[in-house]
Parts: sequence; structure tokens; C-alpha cells
Amino acid sequence: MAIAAASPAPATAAHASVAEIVARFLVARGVDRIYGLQGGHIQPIWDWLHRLGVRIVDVRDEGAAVHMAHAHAQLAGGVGIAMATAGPGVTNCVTAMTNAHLERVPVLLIGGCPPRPQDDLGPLQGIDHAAILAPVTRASRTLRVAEQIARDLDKAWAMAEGDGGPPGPVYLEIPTDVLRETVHPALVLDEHLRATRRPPLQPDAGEVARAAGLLRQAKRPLVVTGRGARASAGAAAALQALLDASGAVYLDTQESRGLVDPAHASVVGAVRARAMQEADLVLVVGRKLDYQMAYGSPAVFRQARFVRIADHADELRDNRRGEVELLADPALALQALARELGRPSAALDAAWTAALRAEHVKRAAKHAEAVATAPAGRDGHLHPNRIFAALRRVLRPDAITIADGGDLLSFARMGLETRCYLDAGAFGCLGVGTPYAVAAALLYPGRQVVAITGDGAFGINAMEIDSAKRHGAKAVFIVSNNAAWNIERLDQEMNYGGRVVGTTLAWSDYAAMARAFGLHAERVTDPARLEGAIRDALANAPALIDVVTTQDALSSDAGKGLGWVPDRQALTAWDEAEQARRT
Ligand SMILES: Cc1ncc(C[n+]2csc(CCOP(=O)(O)OP(=O)(O)O)c2C)c(N)n1
Ligand SMILES: [Mg+2]
Repeated sequence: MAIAAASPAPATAAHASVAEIVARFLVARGVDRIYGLQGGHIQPIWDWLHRLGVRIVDVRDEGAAVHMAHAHAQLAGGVGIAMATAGPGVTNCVTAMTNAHLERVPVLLIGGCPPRPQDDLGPLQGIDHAAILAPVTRASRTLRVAEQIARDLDKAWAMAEGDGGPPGPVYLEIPTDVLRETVHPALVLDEHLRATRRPPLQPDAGEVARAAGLLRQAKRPLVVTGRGARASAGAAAALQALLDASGAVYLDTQESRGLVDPAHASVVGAVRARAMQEADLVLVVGRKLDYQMAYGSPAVFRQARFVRIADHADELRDNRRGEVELLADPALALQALARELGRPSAALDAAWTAALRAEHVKRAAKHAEAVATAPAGRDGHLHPNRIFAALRRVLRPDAITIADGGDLLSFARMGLETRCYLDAGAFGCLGVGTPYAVAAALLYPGRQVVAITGDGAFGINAMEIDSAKRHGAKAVFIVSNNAAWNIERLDQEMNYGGRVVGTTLAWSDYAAMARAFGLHAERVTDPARLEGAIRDALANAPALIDVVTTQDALSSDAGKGLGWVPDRQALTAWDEAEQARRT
């Protein structure tokens, strides 16, 4: 057969093809599944993965595969693996790789690449992918030397995990002719295949003592955590110990939700603005001071000194320098700091922390009440908050929830109580909800997995409900169907003279769409039916609930001007404070 004749002679038992070495490397690193979409350029690896028993989660768009690998890394730890073929397969991944880059999540994307003899001749699906992905990856390379493959993979793995820098995505491609080459076994060193444990960075005792000194002097200490804290083993217990030892108030951020029990006396999430304004010392743990943290600006953090903890520079010193900057594993640093502190200092303004906590508890209760009773809009459709009231009654504490959308995301962030939570993140990456949920449900078949998405966000990766069905991912997809990209539509209403253009959708029947792909599905218009619909969906997952929601519901993000995009800060109030600082 012509195709077989074009292939090189089969490898002897002793000589492995590069494709086999790639697959064996992944297996040696504990990879049990990859997410991808096939193509001839990557088929040699795909085939070897299958032969070695690695599960292939094949999807409908390569970007979704990267999103799934991203959720995998977030939920299960380790590096998430995606595969995409040359050309449009790889370029379809650019947005999702950028999302992993901004979120600092270890993802390895293995792409296809035309054979070397066709380089620059105008080959099928030929484009310089490595250059396209370079700005959004920790490394982006074409691997052309067969005998170096194991060494190259080992290095890429370390970079994805964050050796010497932030974790993040890595892109590797291997020309198809190189995949078919064979390598003498003596040239594949076991040391490159073997997983090695990276010892966590130990905190410097002197710096810990200095940080403890600052915390002891503080009257109104605030602790803020982010992704770096969540990624650090043992951080939850260490953080709790530090909060107990310091008496500080605490804000999680979307990045590190669930690290601290919401019932803990330090949690003051509902009075975030006041805590930021009034704190005199802010301990930032594994978090960038990005737009969600007002860039750490003195316009918002009016009285604060900063202490920072992170295991890489990205989260240690952006925008505001710490008076102490502890370059260390966050969990180890927090443990050491808690030990050094012992118990809250006499300087602590206990009346302040108590007042914040009391106000938080009051507001949280008021919010829960408002969520449960949120009235329908003028159009008669139900308020999206009713979805969260129903979920509160149904979800177990270990449920995995995912939120994606505009207004919907804002409502979800406040309405969902689950500790395991993912969302569209700092990149505002609409479309993650459905693929994240598919990966989560495949990883944890025994847990409830619910993705709540706006109808706009859902449309971006809606075809992945097909992947859910084919792979038996028992996720529930809830679509808040307000026939609009509503946070943007509201911005046009409020700030552009009501000239609504290009921000409305149809009242499409997403339940019918889901049924067409074999999912259990229901359209809900009556709030009284929500709880039952969710229970039925969980029992028959994968399932979709199409909830018809009002366009009148103004979310807190819309109300705070996020859609308007102010000049200096993300929210109008912060932007005004920033302007005032300049006059
Ligand atoms: C990929 C992408 N495209 C566009 C945007 C801008 N954007 C942010 S929120 C939003 C509206 C989302 O609509 P939907 O998911 O239906 O949620 P809703 O606001 O209606 O609740 C848009 C268009 C974005 N963040 N990401
Ligand atoms: Mg919408």
C-alpha cells in the first residue's frame, strides 16, 4: 500500500519511534488521559498513547481540549495534556493557551507540524505555530532532533510546572517525519523519563521574623490569597493557622476560593471594599495585584503597607513592592509565619476586625435572602439568582461548580457557596464553562459537577455537550438564557444612550439542542420548578437546563461599571479614587 510504503522500515524491538518515546514519557509522568482533536500530523503519538492505555478524550474544537487540560491541572494537580494537529488545530488553541498563561496553569499542548522535507514549500497546514504561541507560553518549540526528544520533554515539563518561574502553558511540536524516526535505546536516558519531585522553596527565617514583626505592629491586618496559594500543597491548613495566629481579616479572590472555610471568623468577603480601604497591612499570598486587586493602588489601599509571599517573581512584586518579600513556597511560609507569631498581637484593633466580620455576616445573610426571593423582571422572566437559591438546596459540599458569562458570572460568584469553583478568570475567557465541566465530570464521576453559563458564553463551546455525551461526562449544564450578551447590552443601555446594537440573541431553545445530542434536557420558566429540574438533571447527567432569565437583572459587576471599562481602574469607584489622587 502506498501509505505503508512511504513509512520508514518498522522499528526493531530495541529502537523506539519518537512517537512512542513521547507516549512513554507521558505515561512515565503519570498521564492517564489527554484531551484533543486528531489529525494526521499527530496521529503517530495519538496511536501510541492509545496502545499504552492512555485515555483519549476527543473533542469538537481544539480550544476546548486546552480548556479541559486546564481544568484537569487545576482540579487534579499536575500538568494537563492537550493535543492538536498542525495548522488550524493549533491556532484554534491560542485563546485557551493564553487563558492558561494568564491563569498560570500548567498545560502542555502537543501540536502537529509538517515534515521537515516540506518545510517552507507550502505544505498542508503549514504555519509557524511556535512563533504564534511564543508570547503566551513559558516555552514554545519545534523539536527536530529525534534523539533529544526525551530531554526536551523533560525540560518542557519542568517549565510548565514552574521551575524557576511561574507555572504555565508550554507548546511543543514535532514534525511528522521526526515522529516516525527511531532512536537507539542507549540514547533515551531513564533520568529524562522519570518524574522527579521538586522540593518546595524554604522560607528564609530572618525574613519570616521581619514579616512577623510587621504583622505584630499592624492594627488592621488583611490577608489576600491567589492562585499561588491554592497551588501550594498544605496551604489551606497553613493559612488557617496564620489567620488564627494573626487575627487578620481575610479575602479570598476568585483564584483561591475555598481555601478557607467561609464560616471562619476571619472571612469578610462581603465587605471587600472596606477591608481594602482600611487595612494598614496587607499580606498578599501567591497573588498578582491585578485589576481585581485594584493594582494595589494607594487610591484604594489607602493606608496599607504590603508583605508579599510567593514562590516566583510574577506573584511577588507586581505593582506594589512588599516591605518584606518572602520568595518561598506559600504553605511553608505561612506555617513558619504562624509559628513565629504564636497568637494575635496586642496592637490588633479587635473592634475593627469584629465590626468587619459582623457586617460581613449581616450582608451575607441579607444576600442569601435576596437570592432566594429575587423578583422576576418586567419581562416576567425569572431572576438568575433563583438558580443559585435552588443550587444551594441541592448541591453537596464537595460539588464542583463552574461559572461562565457576563452578568451571570457576577451573580454566580456571589450566589454559589461551593468551595470547589472555577470560572472565566482574569482573562474573562468566555466559553470555558462547558469544557471545564466535561473535564471535571470525567475526573470525578462521584461528585456533582454543575456549569452555570450565560447563553452567550455557552454558545462559544456549546458543541462540547456532544463530547460530554460521547464520553459519559456526568455534568449538568445550566444555561441562563436571557437572549443577550447582557452585561454588554446593559452598558449600551446605561452609557451609550440606549443604542443597543449587536448584543441581543434569540430566545433559542437550548434544551432542544441538547436533546438532539442525546442529553437529558429541560426548559425552565417557573422558579418553583428549578430545584426539581436540577435534581432530575443530576440524576440523568449529562444534562442541560435551559433557564429563561430576565434581561432586567443588574449584576454587581454591571452596576460597578466593569462593562464600561474605565480608564485607570476596572471599577468606576476605584477609577474615581484614582482620578482624585491626581487632582
Ligand atoms: C471571548 C469573549 N468575547 C467577548 C467578551 C466580552 N464579554 C464579556 S461578558 C459578555 C456578555 C456575556 O453574555 P452571557 O454569557 O450571555 O452572560 P450575561 O451577561 O447575559 O449573563 C461579553 C460579550 C469576552 N469577555 N470574551
Ligand atoms: Mg446572556
